[in-house]
Amino acid sequence: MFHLSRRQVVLGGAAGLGGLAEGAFAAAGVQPYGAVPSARQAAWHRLETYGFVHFTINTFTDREWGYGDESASLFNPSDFSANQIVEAAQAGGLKALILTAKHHDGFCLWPSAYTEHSIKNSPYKAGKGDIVRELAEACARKGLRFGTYLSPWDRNHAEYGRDAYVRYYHNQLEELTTQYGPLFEVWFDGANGGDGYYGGARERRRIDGATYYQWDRVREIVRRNQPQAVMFADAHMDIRWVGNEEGHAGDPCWPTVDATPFTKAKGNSGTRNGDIWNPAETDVSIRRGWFWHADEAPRSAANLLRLYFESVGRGSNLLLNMAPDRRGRVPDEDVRELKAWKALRDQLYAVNLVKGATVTASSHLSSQYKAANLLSDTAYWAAKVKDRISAWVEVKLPTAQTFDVIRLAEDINLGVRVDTFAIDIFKADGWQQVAQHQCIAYKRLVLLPTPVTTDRVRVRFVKADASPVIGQFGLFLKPAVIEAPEIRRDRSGMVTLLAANPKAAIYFTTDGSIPAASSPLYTHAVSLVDGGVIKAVARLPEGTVSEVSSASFDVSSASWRLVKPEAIPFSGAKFSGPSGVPYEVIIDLSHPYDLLGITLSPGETNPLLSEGPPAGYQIWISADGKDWGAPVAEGEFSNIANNRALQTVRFKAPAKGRFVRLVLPHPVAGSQKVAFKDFGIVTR
Ligand code: FUL
Repeated sequence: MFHLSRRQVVLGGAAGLGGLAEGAFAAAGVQPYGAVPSARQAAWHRLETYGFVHFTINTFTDREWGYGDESASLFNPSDFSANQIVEAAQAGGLKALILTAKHHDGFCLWPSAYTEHSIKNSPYKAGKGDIVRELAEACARKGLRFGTYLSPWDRNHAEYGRDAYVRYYHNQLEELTTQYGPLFEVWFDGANGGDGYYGGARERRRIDGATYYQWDRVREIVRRNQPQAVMFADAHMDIRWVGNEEGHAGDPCWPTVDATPFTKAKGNSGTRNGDIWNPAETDVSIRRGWFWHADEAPRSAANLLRLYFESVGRGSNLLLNMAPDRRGRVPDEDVRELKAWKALRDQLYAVNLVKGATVTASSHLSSQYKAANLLSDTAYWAAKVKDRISAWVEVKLPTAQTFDVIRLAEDINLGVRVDTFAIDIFKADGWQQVAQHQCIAYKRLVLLPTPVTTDRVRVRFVKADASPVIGQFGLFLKPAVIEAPEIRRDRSGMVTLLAANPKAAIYFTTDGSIPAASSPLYTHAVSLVDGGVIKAVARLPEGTVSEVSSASFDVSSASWRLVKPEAIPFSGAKFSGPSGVPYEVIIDLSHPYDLLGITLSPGETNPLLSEGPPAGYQIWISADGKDWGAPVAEGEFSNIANNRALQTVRFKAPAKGRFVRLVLPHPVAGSQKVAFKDFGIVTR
């Protein structure tokens, strides 16, 4: 079985947890409420958007998780440029970069003194290169902060699972935290699939992620060498995982947690009044995978803007991954979207519509905390200490303005004081509530579904546990961009197009051309039973048009028959196997095909039913459903536990047949039954 936890669960121990003791200061007259950030956490909050760089041998082998047996000679970027990567990050307004110095396959991008499985045995700069140094120096030159990812799981190391590896791991951490200048963050990933090369043993090894790596020692090394660096791990280090790799923080996403064990749900929402300051970091890749793959495209700027609202807008930081290609550069199309995304944010913040406004409040604590400070970026308005049951603050604009974004911030050094707040606007017939949410904390961007026009805006503190202390109030109009339609096909081959904005009309084509206003208007599902390409755009009534979304489908399952298990019809909602044994599925495609591969969509699984996605696969193809021969493919679904994106398995050579037999030996760690949403074939 795979090992349990995705990221390390590090429980207990007050050292370095942030919280009341570290770095808190109470402004005169206002006592902090509950947990507050440490100085290093407060500095981390201010970064808001920064980047990941996933780059290693996987870039050259087209994998997400290397097995650990890859030759160091495979690492050979043809035109590596640390400057280009840093410039790409700057083009997107990212303020720091975290590099995968060592991913799960164990290959080190720096010439570690403790292993031969590193860049020193690669052709890059004839073994004299050091990617960690090049990127650290480029970041320093261009004013970006730098951080490292050092995978605890190491599928290459012969001693993995034993004490000697833990010493090796700590030694590597010493190298990275002493030789590359100041680090702002050190990233500890808890993913562990169990099996690996392990110096040739090629076996499954189990460790207890909570104890094996000696987290107290890890913390001591980082604090000693990099006292200002925050540590990321599942739980109870400085920064927590947001619980998904899709770019969404919860609403609310409290920066505090309690001491109960980490779960994805808790990572996503945090815990109101939890006594550990442990804010969420939202990690997501600009492409489907974390590493570069030729057939993946970047997210659009409009989509990145949505992720920005759903992470930074909820008080989380956004860690956006870039995947350098085999040259060792961020692809041009990704840079284009990063630039366009930054331009959208610049446009969003170009005009703060509160200019010239006057502010009144239910009370103010003292002249130091006057109502007008609500609009300040550096000072705060504070209500009187007793004014917490029905505090409010009102902003009167010189003239009516149209906006759909309201920005608010608490002074987090005084804790998370506000529980629930509402936004009202004044209309001819009185006050009208337009939004209500929980949690402001470091920052809150309230995005209204449609812009509103008014000259008076009020924030009502519906529930506050301590008197509100608020600043950075702003009103903005989101640039008129809309996301391209989402394209989905069901098992019967019917394609549905969905626009994120309900006011948008969708135009589409199925002949490969770019849709225009003269193309068919989407009104109902379109049939693509035998596959094909569909392209679509969303268009708002005033003329704003989205980018083009495009999907290419293979033969649908409309005429397939499930031979095994017979119990569920092929149109069933989900495949869910038996407990504790491999799940075998046999499908009759009803015609023979030249099969190039298969696809599997994991979907969401129900942990309460002990379901988990398959950790790996074996596939056979047959002409008659009786004679199967040898498997045409077998392997693992890397990272499927955390990332439920579509999995594509390509066969080494085309296989002709009408029957597909899929054996899914076991689910990911922590579950008993294999379950998945859908299955497809690749014929083109
Ligand atoms: C996961 C890893 O398994 C992925 O490969 C990636 O590094 C992601 C950021 O974290 O747990």
